[in-house]
This record gives sequence, structure tokens and C-alpha cells, in this order.
Amino acid sequence: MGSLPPKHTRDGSGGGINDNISSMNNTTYRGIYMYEHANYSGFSYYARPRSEDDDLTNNDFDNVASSIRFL
Ligand SMILES: [Ca+2]
Ligand SMILES: [Ca+2]
Repeated sequence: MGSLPPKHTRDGSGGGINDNISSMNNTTYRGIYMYEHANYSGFSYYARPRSEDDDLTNNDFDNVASSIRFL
């Protein structure tokens, strides 16, 4: 057949994520903040150390996170 389809490229500037996270699994012993916008701004979601959340829709944070900060 023809050529391969173009690869999907992620355009997250600064962090490598951009509105792609629907669940999280914090396997570290540090708290993690996820922020609505790049550069740690906007609405934030806090993940406790050693916690997981397989559904961020009920946190109003589905496909929202654009930056992450480890405490
Ligand atoms: Ca949740
Ligand atoms: Ca965002």
C-alpha cells in the first residue's frame, strides 16, 4: 500500500505532557502537584505519596494537566 501515516506528535512545551492524562499512579514517596497550565499555573491536583487514581474525571482533571511538580 502507500506510505505510513504520519506519527502523532506531542506538542507539550515544557514537560512532555499536555492535556493527555486521564489517570495517575504516584509510585514515589513524594507528593506530586499537577497543574492545569504550563509553568505550574491554573487549577491544581495533588497526588499524595504512594497513591493512585485511575479516574481523573471525577476530579475535574481529565486531560487537563499540562505541567507536573514533585515536592
Ligand atoms: Ca479520581
Ligand atoms: Ca492544560
